[in-house]
Amino acid sequence: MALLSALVGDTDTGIDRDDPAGITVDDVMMSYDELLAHASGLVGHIQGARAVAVCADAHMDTLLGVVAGLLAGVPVVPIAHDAGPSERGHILRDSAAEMVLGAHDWDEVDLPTIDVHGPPASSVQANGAPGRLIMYTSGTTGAPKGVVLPDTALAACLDGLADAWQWAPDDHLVHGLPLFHVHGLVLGMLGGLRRGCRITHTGRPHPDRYAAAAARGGSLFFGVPTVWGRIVAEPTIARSLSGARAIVSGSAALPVSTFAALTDLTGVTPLERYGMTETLITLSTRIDGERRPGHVGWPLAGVETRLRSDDGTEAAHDSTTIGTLEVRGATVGDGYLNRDDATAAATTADGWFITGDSATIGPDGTHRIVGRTSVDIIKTGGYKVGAGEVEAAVAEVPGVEEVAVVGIPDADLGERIVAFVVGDGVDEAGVIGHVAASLSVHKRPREVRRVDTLPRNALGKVQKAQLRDS
Ligand code: MCA
Ligand code: AMP
Repeated sequence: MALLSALVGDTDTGIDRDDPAGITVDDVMMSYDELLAHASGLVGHIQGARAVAVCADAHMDTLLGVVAGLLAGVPVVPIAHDAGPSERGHILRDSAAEMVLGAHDWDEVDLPTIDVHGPPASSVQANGAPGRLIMYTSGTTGAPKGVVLPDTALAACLDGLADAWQWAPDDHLVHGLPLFHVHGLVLGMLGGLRRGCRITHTGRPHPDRYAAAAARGGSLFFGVPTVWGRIVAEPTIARSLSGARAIVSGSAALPVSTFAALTDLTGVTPLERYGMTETLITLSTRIDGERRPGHVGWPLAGVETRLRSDDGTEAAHDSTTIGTLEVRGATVGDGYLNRDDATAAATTADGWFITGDSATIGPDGTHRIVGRTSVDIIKTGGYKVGAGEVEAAVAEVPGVEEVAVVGIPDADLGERIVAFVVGDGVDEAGVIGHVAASLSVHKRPREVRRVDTLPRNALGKVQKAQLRDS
């Protein structure tokens, strides 16, 4: 299985395969060889399945399930452990998952559950079929869409990042990001297993856990801007990362003030990289290049970008002209599962993926992300949340007559989800609790504002910009 080359021993990276702390997830440890033997032991149970789901909480079992699926050549569908019944029901049906790997408390799910703690295999089991992930991501409206990510795209992304960051087997990778998204799972776990470096997942991305991992020799740290903002708010903790070789931020814009504080407190200038679930990581600053605050660098090897103006022409690369960023190349996934319509809508006639992000490109080729073209995509704590999905959940709450969901600038989360609700006697905690329970906890509004009417234009469309500025 070429994707996890260091794990399966395709490449000799010089790692100690018996190091009992080779991989740590929330204090559970395994060596590379133990992980490989246990995941191999699962292959026979799942081979031939159309897809397998994994309840992707921050646990070693998640990694075992994902690696087993990749070894078996069965599409793996990581699902947020706290996804509510309607969200996971949609994902399980849409992906045609035939079983769930590992324990879960999804009472309504009647698929067979495979215990991941069975006996290890005595030899590597891999059937040679290409592995793939199906990762669900929110759009402006409707339920999340499954993005098909073949092993070739995953490998191209990880190799491009290794080149940009000089990511090597003697690194010790540290992060505490969720394992149901690209950042935590692909970069944070599969990246380590491809390079063959030590990996510590801290369970949650709490500042004190990053500090503890730094004390145990962490050299390469990943986080979303909210994590870095919380770390610089505790200068002693931030200073404890000063031995790091690299500190990487992504998934949302890193505020310039956080970039500066992180640099001052750690002595390490952060690397910023940009990507999407659909395209994996496409842009990054380089460890041997300039790292300018607010800039996400250059295309990874095998990736090309261009900027589209509103009039359809290509925008100038002059650092100031804003256009919609389009990408193509080796890291781009295979489109949305069962949604040829959505795949077509996101692809230009000549085959480029339309990111929906507004950007500038400088004469030296460096990129700056300046916003999104749609107000209905919210980035909160690095999570992408579609306003339409939250609105549909809020509308189910008794008493809600109308609702509009908006992302309001927030110093900690980047944006916080606010629901503007029309309806008498609607209880804020009830709305928040309903969304947290039926979708995922991170999709809950942080605030509910009751209004008499929603501002609409002459065509009846809700004026979200007006709500955001109110
Ligand atoms: C609060 N909690 C609740 C409720 N309210 N539980 C149930 N019902 C409620 N109403 C609990 C939560 O379960 C959690 O408990 C605790 O309160 C805190 O809530 P949470 O919202 O999770 O925490 P936060 O502090 O606001 O989270 C900040 C965060 C998080 C840790 C930075 O946003 C995060 O992990 N972000 C990472 C997102 C990410 O990786 N995105 C990558 C996608 P407990 O603490 O016990 O769990 S983007 C991507 O992949 C692309 C390719 C890219 O570019 O990277
Ligand atoms: P997701 O669909 O969760 O993978 O989120 C992808 C989106 O995250 C992109 O379309 C961007 O809007 C945003 N994003 C990711 N990395 C960055 C970054 N470094 N700076 C600004 N926005 C980012």
